[in-house]
Amino acid sequence: MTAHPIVLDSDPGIDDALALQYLLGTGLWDLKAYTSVGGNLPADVTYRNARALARAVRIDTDVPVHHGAGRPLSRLPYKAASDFHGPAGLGHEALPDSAAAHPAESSAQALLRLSRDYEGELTVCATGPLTNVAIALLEDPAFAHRVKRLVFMGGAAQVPGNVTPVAEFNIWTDPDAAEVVVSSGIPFTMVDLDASHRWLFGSADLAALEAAGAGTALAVRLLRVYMDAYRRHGGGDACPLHDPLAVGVCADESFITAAEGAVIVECASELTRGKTVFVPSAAERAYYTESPSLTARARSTGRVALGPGPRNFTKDFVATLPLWPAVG
Ligand SMILES: [Ca+2]
Repeated sequence: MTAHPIVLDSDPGIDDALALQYLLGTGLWDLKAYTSVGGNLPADVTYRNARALARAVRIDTDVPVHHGAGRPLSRLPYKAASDFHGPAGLGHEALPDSAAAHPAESSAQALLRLSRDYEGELTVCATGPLTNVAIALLEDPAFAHRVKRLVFMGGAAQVPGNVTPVAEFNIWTDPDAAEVVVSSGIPFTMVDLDASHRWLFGSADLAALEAAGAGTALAVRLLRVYMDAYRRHGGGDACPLHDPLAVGVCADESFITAAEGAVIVECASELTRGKTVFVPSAAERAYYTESPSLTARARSTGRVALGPGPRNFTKDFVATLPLWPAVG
């Protein structure tokens, strides 16, 4: 079986950490770079966390970790989502840094180079704000046509948001970047809250990972912190698997139910900042006539998750994670 080239663009973050270990566990991917981006925490911290995680999953001698953009395209610098991810983003962990050299290329530069090296083959999985991907597109719009597919975790097509009534965190954090990306013509799949809030990880799943041994001990500690955070925020005894789900969908869309359509990101209003307006390709415009600009904009379409799919993602996650043991 050939492993396909992929870049994981991430703002670790607990579920980002789980997404990395899950990606390696699938055995389906040849991870060409782990590009960090600010989001859950400022860019310096997510870079440090990404390096430490690369070491924990024993890839740091093979896979370069890159430093991401220092701030969103046109907003104030990233703030910390420590409420969910712990003070430094990875629960209560103090993982040692990797001894790997610091690459000179930024995350966006690495994305551009790899899109040329693996033209037509490269999958990009983004599990943080879309700043790096937007910078790559602004630098070279043809990036959109060299990438095989971008699968990103973010947005809320037909459900409420998780950072405001209408916006999901990754898109809200850098809505301008998200709009650059989803209007670029890049083949994208949006793994949004419509799907990720439906694949929950509960205490029986945690017990299964605990029983899997030392290779999942780090994941179990991280998941405990994450589940506690969701409990505090009224989520009950389970947490969503946002970022791992995006990785899962890179290989198999049947983890979600998706429809084709345009996504337009609200960038002007503060009240609805980062709302992802979904315009299904099959929509009936029963009560309005589309403006020419909306018709033109709605030509950039992608796959948009509207709910969970027939294949059980939580089950796959629990079975796959132990296949790539982590240390620490
Ligand atoms: Ca993330």
